[in-house]
Amino acid sequence: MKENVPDPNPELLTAKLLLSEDIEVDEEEFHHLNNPADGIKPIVKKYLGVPNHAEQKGSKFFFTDGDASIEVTVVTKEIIRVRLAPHSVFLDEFSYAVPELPTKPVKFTLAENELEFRVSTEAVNCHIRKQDFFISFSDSNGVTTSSDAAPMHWEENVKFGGYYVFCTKTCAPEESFFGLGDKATEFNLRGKRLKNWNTDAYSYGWNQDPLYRSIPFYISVNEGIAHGIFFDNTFKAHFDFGAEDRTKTSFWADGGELQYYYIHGPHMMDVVKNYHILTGTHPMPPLWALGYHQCRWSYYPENKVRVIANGFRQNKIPCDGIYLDIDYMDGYRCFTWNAKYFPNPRKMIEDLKANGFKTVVIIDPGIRVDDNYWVFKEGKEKRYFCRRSDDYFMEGHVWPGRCQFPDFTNPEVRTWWGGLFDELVDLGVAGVWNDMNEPAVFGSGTFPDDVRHQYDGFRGSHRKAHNVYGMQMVRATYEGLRKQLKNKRPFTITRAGYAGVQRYSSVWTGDNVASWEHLKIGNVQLQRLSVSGISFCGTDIGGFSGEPDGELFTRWIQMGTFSPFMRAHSAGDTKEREPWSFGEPFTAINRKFIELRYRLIPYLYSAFWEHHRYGFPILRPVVMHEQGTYSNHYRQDEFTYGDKILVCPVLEPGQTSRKVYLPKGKWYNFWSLEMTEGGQEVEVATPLDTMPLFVKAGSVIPEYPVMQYTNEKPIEEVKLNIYYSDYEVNSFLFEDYGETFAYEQDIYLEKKFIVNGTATSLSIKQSMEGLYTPRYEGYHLKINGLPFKPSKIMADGKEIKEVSVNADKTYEFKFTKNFKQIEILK
Ligand code: MIG
Repeated sequence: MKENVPDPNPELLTAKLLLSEDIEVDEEEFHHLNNPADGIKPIVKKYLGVPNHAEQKGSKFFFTDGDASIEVTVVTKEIIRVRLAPHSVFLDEFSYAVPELPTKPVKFTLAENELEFRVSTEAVNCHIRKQDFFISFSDSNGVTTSSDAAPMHWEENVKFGGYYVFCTKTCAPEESFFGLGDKATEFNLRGKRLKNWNTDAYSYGWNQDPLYRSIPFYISVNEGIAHGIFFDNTFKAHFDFGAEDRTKTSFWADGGELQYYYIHGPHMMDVVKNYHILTGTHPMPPLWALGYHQCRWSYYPENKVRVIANGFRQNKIPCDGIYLDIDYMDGYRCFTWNAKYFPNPRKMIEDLKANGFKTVVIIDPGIRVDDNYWVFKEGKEKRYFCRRSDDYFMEGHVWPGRCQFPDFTNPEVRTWWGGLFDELVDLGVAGVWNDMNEPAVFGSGTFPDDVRHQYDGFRGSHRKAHNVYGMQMVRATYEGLRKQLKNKRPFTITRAGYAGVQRYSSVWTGDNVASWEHLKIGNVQLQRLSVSGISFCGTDIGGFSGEPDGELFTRWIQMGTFSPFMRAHSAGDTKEREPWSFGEPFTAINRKFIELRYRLIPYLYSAFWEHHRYGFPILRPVVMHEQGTYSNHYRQDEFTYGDKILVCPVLEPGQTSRKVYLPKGKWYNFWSLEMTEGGQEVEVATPLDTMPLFVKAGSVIPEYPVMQYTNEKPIEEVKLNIYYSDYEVNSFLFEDYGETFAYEQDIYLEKKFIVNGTATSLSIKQSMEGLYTPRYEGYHLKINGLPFKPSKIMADGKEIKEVSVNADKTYEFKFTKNFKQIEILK
């Protein structure tokens, strides 16, 4: 076989430079490029021709038509990557989303017949059709799951160099699409055309696109089979899910390489787990970060912060985090304090800490041009700020006035930036909030296209770096904090991001609005983020701009109780917006739900572990439970929180009842304990003080006592809420110290409960794994839904005599946390 990836020759090197955009353009030339008055070449679309041969190098296969080539890489049994090189010169392999490809050896084969080449693993086949270079995928049963509707194609970009790259696949009549991060539109993306270009989208509306983040990953479900496509391209990217042509799904980008991962299902859950194998999961958060957080633009001066903090304690509403927005800084200069408003930040943060509050501060990327400001001076001397193609520093106006911006795609800049947090950490700051990192610039929106980025040595323009800028900023923040906090877990939150941002940060959905419509948008956005790799997400509870009334705020607190990240936030020109601001009955209901949040922290923490360790999303939309039923592809209100609690937020004003679909199985109404068969819609009453919540039969839901903040008191016992089931169900409880990385050394405890019942018995078995020993001694067990009156409760062979029998036919008793089996007998 002929070598089909030739050695670099000068001409090809030029092609490669063009491709990677790694060109330094001088000012005159740039002017010309931007004003191509004369001599613009006509744009010609080029398609892959006929593959005339194949070649294998390790787990990579190359196919070429003589000029262009594609590379097919077997990544895992379930994941195959496809790349296109218009002149057979592939770009260097570098991705911010996928730090390294999995290295576990995989079995695969290459086969050839008259019609096609076929690369196969045990789970997937990738077919390359000889006639026209169409690429398709099928599963091990031979079912085709995805096929090209046109050969991969490209257009030369005469203005900037490189290519526009396109991939077009067929779209089946009942194919549905999910994913793409934070899009403010229906959960099922079928019929939509969307764009990825990180954008500060203040008060965005339904269907507005693009928003703050770019996650070029979607999941298709067709005839009950799911697969995923991860188009790892950081340029402005576009997706069309049967919008322009009902029979076609396309994705394309304004530059970079046509490179995508095909991720096999067959279940959506498999796809999401495999996507996490590529892009990573969120590290375990500090336990306090799962509590309730209070934010506002801004609480200042210091006394206001204290008044708010005390308000929580006086009103007995739990809260763990309090935020300082931009007004804590001196003239909005990052890493400084406004001495008038915050004369003694160390003392304030200490006092807050003594009162159970962690302080989180905002940091923006814009650094004020000011030679008397040390951060600017250092950055300038070290040439850490972004430059234009003509070597002048990129300048733009943001909150501090005229600013320059660190190039976070430079590893040296990231290390420097991470180090800048030392003083804040020393003052006791526990978390950092990264804003404006799309990046946002007043007036122009963002940076000009020609801004140069170091891009970890793979230099390129802002066209390539724009979508990863925010992710690299929060990465610098996270890594800096991790170093300075010694072995403690950092807490970070970011507005912008790209695929993989979950390795460094939680995410909020940006500047939403205090409207019922936005409550709905948020509900969809969080589920969508969750299936797009970003599980630790939340909305600004109450809506950032505008005024919610008490009812809207309370409904939002209810939804927020089941958002992995729970924070209320509001703009500065709105009325007071704390959980007690609306008077009764709202205060009491808000308290009840925030307390519920705290009761369920061990459950959420366990779901978080399942995310971190095994790649499960924390929020799971109904379609993820029953993807085979087409009508579920359009259900977007209800979801499960972890896999045991079904949640359906109330999304309309004045609603006294609503329909909720329960997936198959048996479900207990969380409030009334009434049991209902799933696989059907039920009408559920929705008085303001409740919301539809159901618990899967057979679940063990762990519960902590209500505290005003996490770790307020040592946990003396853990409550286990056990829900009878006549089939076997497993539940998990994850426990550890909650604030260090000891879990990376296996210092944690993973408990498994198996519940199974008959008409006359219920058995609960426990097993555990890991090296951590919780400090509490016992469990308080509560048995719900028992269909018989128990005559005897046996625990590890001993009879339990002290049992409280409640009016609602629940039974409570205590036993050691180390039990192996409890049996409840009729
Ligand atoms: O231009 O820091 O989305 O949460 O309160 C506005 C002030 C800048 C936008 C963020 C918002 C934050 C606000 N910021």
